[in-house]
Amino acid sequence: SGQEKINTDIFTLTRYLNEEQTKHKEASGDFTLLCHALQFSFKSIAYYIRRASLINLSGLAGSSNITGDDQKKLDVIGNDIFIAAMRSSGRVRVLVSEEEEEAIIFEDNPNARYAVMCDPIDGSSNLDAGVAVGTIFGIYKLEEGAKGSKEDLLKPGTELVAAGFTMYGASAQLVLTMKGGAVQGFTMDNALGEFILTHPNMQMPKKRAIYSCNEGNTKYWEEPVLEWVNSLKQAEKPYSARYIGSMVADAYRTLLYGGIFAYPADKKSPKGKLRILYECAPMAMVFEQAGGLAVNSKMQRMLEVVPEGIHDRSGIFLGSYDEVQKVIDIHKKHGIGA
Ligand code: P6P
Repeated sequence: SGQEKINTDIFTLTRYLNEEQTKHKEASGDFTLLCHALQFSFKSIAYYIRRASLINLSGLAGSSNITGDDQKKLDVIGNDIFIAAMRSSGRVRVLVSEEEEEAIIFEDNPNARYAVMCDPIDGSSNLDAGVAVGTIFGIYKLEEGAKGSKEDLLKPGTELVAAGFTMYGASAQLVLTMKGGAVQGFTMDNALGEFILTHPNMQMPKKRAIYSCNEGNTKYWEEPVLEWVNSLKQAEKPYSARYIGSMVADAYRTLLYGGIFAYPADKKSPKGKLRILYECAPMAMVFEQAGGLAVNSKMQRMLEVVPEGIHDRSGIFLGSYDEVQKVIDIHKKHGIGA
C-alpha cells in the first residue's frame, strides 16, 4: 500500500522487566517492582529537570551536601524523589545516595532484600548550563534478614545484580544491565510516558580514537597517565578529545561511539574523584557487559574494588577494550598493575 511500515510491536521497559521476570521461575517479583519504582523516579526527575529553568529551580538551594559541592535545588528534589520512590516500593531495605552522609535504612521495609546505590543527579554543576546530567544506580541483593549494615553495603561491583544510568539529554536515555545479561538502551517517549527499547544488546566498538578526560589536571597526573595521553596526541592519526564534564554524558557517548573516559587519581586527588559505589562500579558493570573494560588507577579491575566507606572515591579508566588495554600496557611498563 506504499504506507510506511509502522512498528506496532513496541517494546517498553515495563514489558522488558515483566518478560525478564518470567525467565526466572523462582523470582518473587520484588526486583521487578523495584525496577518499576526506579523507572518512575527517572520519569519524575526528568520532568523537574525539563522545567528547572522555567520555574527557576536551577538556582542554589543555599545548602551544601557532605562532599562540599554547592547543592542545587534540583539535587535536593532529585534526591527526595529517589528516596520516596525506593521507600514506597517496599522492596528496598537500604539506600546509599551521594546526597546523604549516612545510608538510609528503611525500617518500614524490614523484609526487603535489596540495597540501592545512587547518584540522583550526577553532573549537577552543569545544570545551569543546560548540559546533560544523569542518575546513576546500582542494585545489590541482601542476605536473608540483612539490616543494611556497613558490611551489607561495602561490596565489590561483581556482586551487583543490576546497574545502569539515565541521561537527561535531548531525550531521557536509560541504559540498564542485569547480572550476566545484555546492556539494553531505552529512550523516553514523552507522549506515551514510556521508556522504549531503542538500543537492544549494546556492544561497544572494540576501539575508537576518542579520549575523554579533564586535561586541566595534567599538572597533577602521574607519569604513566602523561605518557598515555601524549601517545594519543602523537599518534599517526591523533585522537579526538571530547570532554563534557558530566560523567553520564561522557560515558553514554563512549558507550555508543567507543573510545575511553578517564578520571585518573592524581597528586591533587590521590584517591581519585569519582565515587566507587554509585559512579565507578555501576558504570564498570555496564561497560564490561557491553564488551569494554574498566580499571582503577592501580590497573585493578574496577568491579573487584571493595570500598572502605560508602562515599569512597577511585581513579577510573572506562571504555573500549583496546583503548583501556593501552592504558594497562603503559602502566605495566611503569611497574603498575598485573
Ligand atoms: P571535573 C560532575 O561533578 C562529576 O562528578 C562527574 O559527573 C564528572 O565526570 C566529573 O565530576 C567532572 O569533574 O573535575 O572534570 O569537573
